[in-house]
Amino acid sequence: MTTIRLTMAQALTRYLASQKTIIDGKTVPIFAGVWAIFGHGNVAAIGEALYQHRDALPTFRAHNEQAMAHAAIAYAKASFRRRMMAVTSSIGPGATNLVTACAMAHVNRLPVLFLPGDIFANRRPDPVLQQVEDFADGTVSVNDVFRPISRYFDRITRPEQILAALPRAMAVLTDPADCGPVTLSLCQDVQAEAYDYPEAFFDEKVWTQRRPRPSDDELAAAVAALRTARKPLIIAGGGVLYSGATETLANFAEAHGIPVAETQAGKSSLPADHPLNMGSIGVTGTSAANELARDADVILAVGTRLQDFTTGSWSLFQNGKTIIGLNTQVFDATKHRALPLVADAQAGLREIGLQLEALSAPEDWTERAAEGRNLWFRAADKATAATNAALPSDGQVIGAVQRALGSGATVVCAAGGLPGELHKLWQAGAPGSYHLEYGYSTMGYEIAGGLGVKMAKPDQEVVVMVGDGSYLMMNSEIATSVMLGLRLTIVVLDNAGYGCINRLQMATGGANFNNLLKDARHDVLPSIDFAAHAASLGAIATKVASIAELEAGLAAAVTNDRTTVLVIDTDPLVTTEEGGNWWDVAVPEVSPRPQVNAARKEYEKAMQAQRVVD
Ligand SMILES: Cc1ncc(C[n+]2csc(CCOP(=O)(O)OP(=O)(O)O)c2C)c(N)n1
Ligand SMILES: [Mg+2]
Repeated sequence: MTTIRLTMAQALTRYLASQKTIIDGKTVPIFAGVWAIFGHGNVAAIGEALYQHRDALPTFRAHNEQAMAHAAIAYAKASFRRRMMAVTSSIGPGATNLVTACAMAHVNRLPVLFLPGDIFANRRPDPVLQQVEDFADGTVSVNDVFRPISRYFDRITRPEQILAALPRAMAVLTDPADCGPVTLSLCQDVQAEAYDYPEAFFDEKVWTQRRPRPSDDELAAAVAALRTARKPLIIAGGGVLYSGATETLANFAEAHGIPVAETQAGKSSLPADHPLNMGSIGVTGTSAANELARDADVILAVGTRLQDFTTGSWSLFQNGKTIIGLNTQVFDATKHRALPLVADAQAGLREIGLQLEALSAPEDWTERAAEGRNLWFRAADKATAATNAALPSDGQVIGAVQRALGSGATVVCAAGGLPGELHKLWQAGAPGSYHLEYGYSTMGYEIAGGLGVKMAKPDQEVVVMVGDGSYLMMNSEIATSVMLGLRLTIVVLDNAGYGCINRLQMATGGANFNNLLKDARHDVLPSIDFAAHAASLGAIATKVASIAELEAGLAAAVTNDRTTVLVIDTDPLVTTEEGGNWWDVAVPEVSPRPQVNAARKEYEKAMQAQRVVD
């Protein structure tokens, strides 16, 4: 056996650089690069190794570990999980800064390789700077917090362990069912230790997309259920996009006259102008989709986790006793006693289609869908129309962005009032042009996420829509986007506080308290100059005074040579009334406030519609 003597860090880096995939017929590295903020625990050994391999495996520097991981997550999502990135940090705070992002990748089933530095395996210098000391357990370090939020976790305490750990990591990162974050916690001393690694370990390995086909029994049960359906509905989740099943879905829906509703992760599975696309479903759903969902008898749920925003906290499917769970992951496929159809979305839809043959949904059902769609579009047009109002709504800003950029742009968002409004109102074009992180809905994802999307789609217009709250939570990667020449268009909607939570507080009977800045304890009411702030980070930044100025600014942003930030004041109270569904938010059972007691009564009534098991 030919061997080569390398440090663990050199071997790991070389291995990552030799992992490949095929995109559009071309073999490319599966890792587009490594995000790194160095410190003790990664600068000496990982840093030295990344420098050696900087051409094959580029290293990118940012300003916050969590934000680097947001960019990596967004890159993987925008690449439909076919390509990915790694993230390395120093020990201690650098590592724990990654925790929120690791949980986000876990919830969203997105592949990211986390490489946090860890304490010394040999324990000689203990306790080192930034080491947490457990009085009762010598094996604990802060990196143990990654265990429950990683799909695969390993602590590398000997250099030869990566011979087993790295192939296991790749298996998880590339598997459609198990896909999620992998954490290899790299003890500082072990990173620097040399070992005689077999040369064959570094052979080029090409990973292709695995497409499990359904079993005969599950397929027969799903087909039998669909044959009895009088009112079938498809829910398209993120799995449709990750499987590349958008064309198959369109063909399937058209062949059988079945309307399609989209989750946050699944939006853009069909273009908005497809006649069978009912738009968003659930709490932030269109009236068109939700009316069908309430009445549908058989629901084909494709590649969705069926989270509460999709199911209206399980109050939405009043008539739908039969759910078919078409999913690569059995955990998802069997939720709420669904008939599981464990398979890749493309393979599953194709095989159901072959067995259904010419079977089509009753015409009155398809016609009802078309009417609902027309009605919805009228409501959406009204909500997004241009206005001269001093404080436009989020919907009106969305309208301006769409008029200025068209459906060719990719919109990026994550938290606040915007995700609900975008889910309802954004008219998506190509698959993946709607990029919402609404699994973990992490404030601060938006700008760093936009950067990751732009890395995946450098030739496309990427527009980040972000509230003032999310902007203030994490904005540092504006500077990174300027540094890397990755031009973003960022629209900041400033409603002077946490508008959506203030509305939720009001809806649950609460007093206006601690959400909008004016309702928070203060000596001085903040008046934040977002444009000046963004300009200080290197962006071209303007505060616009109207929807018309915003549209003009957006048109100019496209030709600017760097990231452009447009700030607009918005109304914190107005949202699109049409559509939507109840969402389970627990209201206090007793309170001195009559408004809370009234909200509790409504809450108890609404809960009666919630399906528990049947
Ligand atoms: C990291 C994080 N902290 C808290 C929350 C809870 N949360 C969701 S939206 C929101 C307010 C967002 O404010 P802003 O970005 O200004 O959007 P707006 O609600 O005003 O539209 C909060 C606090 C969250 N989703 N993520
Ligand atoms: Mg706000």
